[in-house]
Amino acid sequence: MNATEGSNFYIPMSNATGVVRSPHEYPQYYLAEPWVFSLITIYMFFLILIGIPVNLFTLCVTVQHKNLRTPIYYILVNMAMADLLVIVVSFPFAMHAAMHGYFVHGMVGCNFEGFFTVHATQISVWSLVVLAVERAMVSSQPSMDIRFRRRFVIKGIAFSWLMAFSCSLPPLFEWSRYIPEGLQCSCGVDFYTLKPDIFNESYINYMFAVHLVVPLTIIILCFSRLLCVFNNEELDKIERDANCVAVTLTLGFFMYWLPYASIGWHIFTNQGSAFSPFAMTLTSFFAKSSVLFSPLICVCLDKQLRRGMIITLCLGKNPFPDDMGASKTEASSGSSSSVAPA
Ligand SMILES: *C/C=C(C)/C=C\C=C(C)\C=C\C1=C(C)CCCC1(C)C
Ligand SMILES: *[C@@H]1O[C@H](CO)[C@@H](O)[C@H](O)[C@H]1NC(C)=O
Ligand SMILES: *[C@@H]1O[C@H](CO)[C@@H](O)[C@H](O)[C@H]1NC(C)=O
Repeated sequence: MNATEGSNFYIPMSNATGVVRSPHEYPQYYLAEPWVFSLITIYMFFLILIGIPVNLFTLCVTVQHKNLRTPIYYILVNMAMADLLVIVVSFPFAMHAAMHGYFVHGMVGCNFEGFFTVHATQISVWSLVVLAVERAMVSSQPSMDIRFRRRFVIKGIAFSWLMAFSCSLPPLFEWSRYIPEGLQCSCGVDFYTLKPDIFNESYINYMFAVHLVVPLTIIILCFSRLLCVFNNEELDKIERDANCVAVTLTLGFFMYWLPYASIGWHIFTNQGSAFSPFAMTLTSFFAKSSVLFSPLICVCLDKQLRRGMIITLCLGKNPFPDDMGASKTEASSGSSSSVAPA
């Protein structure tokens, strides 16, 4: 036996020595030294401390500046909201659990933490899909009506929430379940057992197929379309820059999540094999840092957003006197202008 299983936990360590205890009741200091748990606590604290202002600021700037009311920023707002949701609602659970060395909040806390993490992640996944489709549409048809694009993206955002619910809700209703993982201070879905009574195998297959492979395929198809029109002369600079932001954002997001997804898939397809709880925790907490880097990527790459931020930071005074006029006309020509930046 490579693991110790209980009714609501799965610890990747044999109980031959008799030290293994339920992660809902006892500290797990036999899985890793206490300082590792302290490090995780500090890391979570740092993520919460930096993540809230960075995402909140992105959100405020995007809502405040009229010239940022174009489809790509709708998607950014949706992702920033998802990030804030997970930072405010589930990160404190993980931090508090790491502080105590085990999942102190019981099954209710575990469901709560797992649900919001999966939900927010899924919102980002499907937002990126909508963004990729929108980019491909605009790039192949630059004259497309801005109102049509806006309606498309708003429907897409509603769709991203629906898809997210269809991934995050089932484990709460006995199709799979949320369970502590890695060093047992955060919760994810059950990759570890087949549990026929909750149809776990079918859920994990469904999750990977519908909520990872399908979105990735759509994104790859759309981006290959973007490559074809990369040098299209009809496409203005703003649209090309938006394509760049979209591609970088997507690459960044999956760079954070694919290590975790691969370990999960590996564990699921090799039931009962030995794996390191530390590796699981490392990839899952690495994935959590994606909340911080998506707004940062945008700020680094997106000139308009950065300018909006500087104006907001200067309390509304525009420190760019040379393009003062330009920004005025942009704002006054209204958000329905078809030449509005994307
Ligand atoms: C810190 C807590 C974590 C990482 C909780 C669990 C996350 C999942 C079960 C994520 C699953 C996945 C989603 C939502 C989307 C991308 C693919 C995926 C299967 C890794
Ligand atoms: C591990 O073994 C010890 C000693 O046999 C036992 O007291 C404990 O309950 C076991 N742990 C689990 C989680 O079953
Ligand atoms: C334990 O893990 C090893 C290596 O991963 C594997 O070969 C073995 O079959 C596993 N044992 C059980 C009981 O599954």
